[in-house]
Formats: sequence, structure tokens, C-alpha cells
Amino acid sequence: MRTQVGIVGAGPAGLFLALLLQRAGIDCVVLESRSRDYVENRVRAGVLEDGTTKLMEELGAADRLRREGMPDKLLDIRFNGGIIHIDMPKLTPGRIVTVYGQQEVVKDLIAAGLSRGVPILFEAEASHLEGLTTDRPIVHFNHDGQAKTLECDFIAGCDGFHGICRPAIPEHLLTVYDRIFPFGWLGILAETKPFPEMSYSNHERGFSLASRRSPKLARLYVQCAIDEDLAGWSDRRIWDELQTRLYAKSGELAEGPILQKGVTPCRAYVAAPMNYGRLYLAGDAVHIVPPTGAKGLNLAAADIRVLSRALIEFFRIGSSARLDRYSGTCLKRVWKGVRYSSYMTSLLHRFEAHTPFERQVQQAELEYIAGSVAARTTIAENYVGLPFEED
Ligand code: RFL
Ligand code: PHB
Repeated sequence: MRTQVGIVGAGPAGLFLALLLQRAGIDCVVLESRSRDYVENRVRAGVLEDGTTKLMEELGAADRLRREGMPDKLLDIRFNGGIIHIDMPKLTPGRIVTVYGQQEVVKDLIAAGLSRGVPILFEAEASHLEGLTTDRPIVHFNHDGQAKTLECDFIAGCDGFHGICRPAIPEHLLTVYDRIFPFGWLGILAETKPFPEMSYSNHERGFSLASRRSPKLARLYVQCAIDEDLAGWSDRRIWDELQTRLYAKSGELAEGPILQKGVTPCRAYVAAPMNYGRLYLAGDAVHIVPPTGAKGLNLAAADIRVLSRALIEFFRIGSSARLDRYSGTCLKRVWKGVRYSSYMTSLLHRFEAHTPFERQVQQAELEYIAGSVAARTTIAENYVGLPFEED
């Protein structure tokens, strides 16, 4: 097989790229190791910055998002001094986020891609890459029980944190920045009326978060051990911890059947540069952030905005100037996302290693935010998404 851009991975990064290239008349093929059903049902992120929502609109893939997405104006932080209300449109001004499950974004992008004739091959697992420093790089993959090759002009590595593209870059050329936080998140999807506001909480027993997926589906998280064994978490224990850590008043947090449970690590990781020869990495394949800032999917979409423009310019006028700037342009935004996500993580979690001094400072920071418009503005402007810098 031969194409202009071989895209490894049909997560948000790979799918956004495929649709942007297809719209510009550039051929691409998407290889995805999992089945369509699997990727469409993988529960993950839920908060879209307005830049990500606009990208869905621009691609003509936002009909369902417009109907079912939940515009969110308020974000609450609960702590033992009360509740901090962050009014996003008032502070930013005028901007909001939209709560819409990542798996819904993925479903909408797959449907749009297939209806426009974009080849998306499911259960097609890339095994290794070849010729990255030539102008005909090759993706080797397995599909239908056969070993196959995809010859490309460029390869986009959109295959997530555990993919094969980042490791294809010689190790000595990559600088890796890595911070593993000493805890994880136990996330559940529950069939019950969600909390009315997105509510993050700092409690002495640990962090928790109340989000939602629809008016009848709640998405909730509690801080847990990094290697937590789900077997130790009965439904009763999960609800009890949530009630306590969210400081829920009687009847405030409605309980219901738990449909899914999973543990997510809290880790910040950046590899630089984001390209090598004709391989360009995007999204989780090259950077991850702890989920507390709700930035991962949005950073993936921001990378693709820059990459698609650079590839389109290359194919239209033969200039690689934007491709050369790709990594530097993206990393500026990525590091701001890492900074914000690390800040929110440190502000809201319980750290076993904290001394009484550090606990007092964390508490004082929350009291300060509660009393300062400037501090709440900082949180709000990062949450809705920082402006895009011209590249
Ligand atoms: P993905 O979504 O991991 O997609 C990569 C795809 O590549 C496939 N793949 C391969 N395909 C072919 N050959 C191979 N060898 C392959 N190896 C892998 C995989 O099957 C997969 O389909 O990466 P992408 O596209 O970069 O998207 C990134 C986002 O998924 C991620 O950053 C977010 O989910 C992070 N995140 C959040 N981000 C937000 O912006 N807002 C949020 O509210 C938010 N909450 C979260 C989150 C992530 C979470 N988890 C579970 C990690 C909440 C959670 C709990
Ligand atoms: C979610 O709805 O899954 C969600 C919301 C906010 C976060 C992380 C995840 O910071």
C-alpha cells in the first residue's frame, strides 16, 4: 500500500489529522490496532476546550456535540474551608468548556471519516517503522492475519503513550522529562443523576472529582494508590469515599449502579523533539499530563492543528518551514499544559510525603484562591484553554 501520510493510531489525534488532511485533498491511511467497537467505547476524557469544540465544528463533525455536549460555565473546588466557585465566562471573559465524552468525539470522527472515504483500518497493528530518515518511510503492520507494509511520504505517530512510534526514534536523540506522581485515580461511570457542577475536591482522605457524561450518567473519581487493586474497592466503599471526600450533604450525591471501573496513573511525561526524519509524533505518543487539568485530549488536538497546517503547506508549496518549527511550536503549549496540570494536581491531592508544613501551605493556597479574583482567573483561563500563538 502507498499513501501520502500514514497515520498510526485512531485516537483523537490520528482521527483529527485524518479529517483535516482529507479536507485538504491529501491522501492518508489510518492504522488502528484495536477494533472499532473497542476504541468507540473506551471511557477517558470528558472536557473539551472551546478550541477543540471549534475544530469539530470546522470539520463538520459537531452535530451531535451541539445536541448532546453539555456547556459548562462553572467549576467548583471543595475543601475544608468551603467551596470555591470559578465562574469561567465571568473571569475569562465569555469562554466556557463543553463536557462531552472522548469516546463520543471518537465515534463522531470515525463516522465522518468513513463517510468521506478515509481509509481507517481497524485491527491493523503497526509492528515497526523503517526508513524514517529517507523520503519514503514505511510502516510495517499486521492485518487480516497477514504482514503488510504502508509506504508513505510522512508518518504521523498518533499511537498513544504505549505505542511503537516514539520508541522508533533513537534514544540518544530524545530528551525525556518524566514525573510520576505517587498516586492514581480510580474512575467510575455510574447510572445516576450527576452533581450539577464539575466539582474538584481536596479532602484529608484524598482527592475526588465529580463530573458527568449525560443528565443520567455520572463520571466520578477518587485518588487511590498508584498500583491500586480494584478488588479492594466494593461499590459501597467507592460511594462512601465519594460522599466523604466530596463533602456531600445528605442526598446531594445520588448513588446508582456502577457500569465501569478503572485506574488511571497520574504522570507528566514529555519527550523532545517531537519529530525525527519523516516521523512526526502527536498527542499522548509524545506527552502525557496528569488528568487533573483536563488537558490531554486538548493538547492532542492542538498538536494536530499545527501538524496538519505544516503538512498541507508542504504538499501545496513544497516548503518544510512549518514542519521544521512543528516541535518547537507545540512544545510551548505542551509545557504550559504540563505546568497547569501539575499545579492542579499538587493543589488538590493528598501527598503521603507532605509534612505538616506543606499541608498548611496547601490549605493556605486554597484559602487564597477562595479570596482572590486574580487566582481564580488564573485557574479559569487555563481551564478554558490558553490562546493559540501564531506560528
Ligand atoms: P490515544 O487516545 O491513546 O490513541 C492512540 C491510539 O493508538 C492505538 N495504537 C496503535 N494503533 C496501531 N498500531 C499500534 N502499534 C498501536 N499502538 C496504539 C491505540 O489503540 C489508540 O486507539 O492517544 P491520542 O489520540 O493522542 O489522544 C490522547 C487522549 O486520549 C488523552 O490525552 C486523554 O484521554 C487524557 N485525558 C483527558 N484529556 C482531556 O483533554 N480532558 C480530560 O478531561 C481528560 N480526562 C484523560 C482524562 C485520560 C484519562 N485516562 C484514562 C488516561 C481522564 C482519564 C481517566
Ligand atoms: C472527566 O469528565 O472524565 C474529567 C473531567 C475533568 C478532569 C478529568 C476528567 O480533570
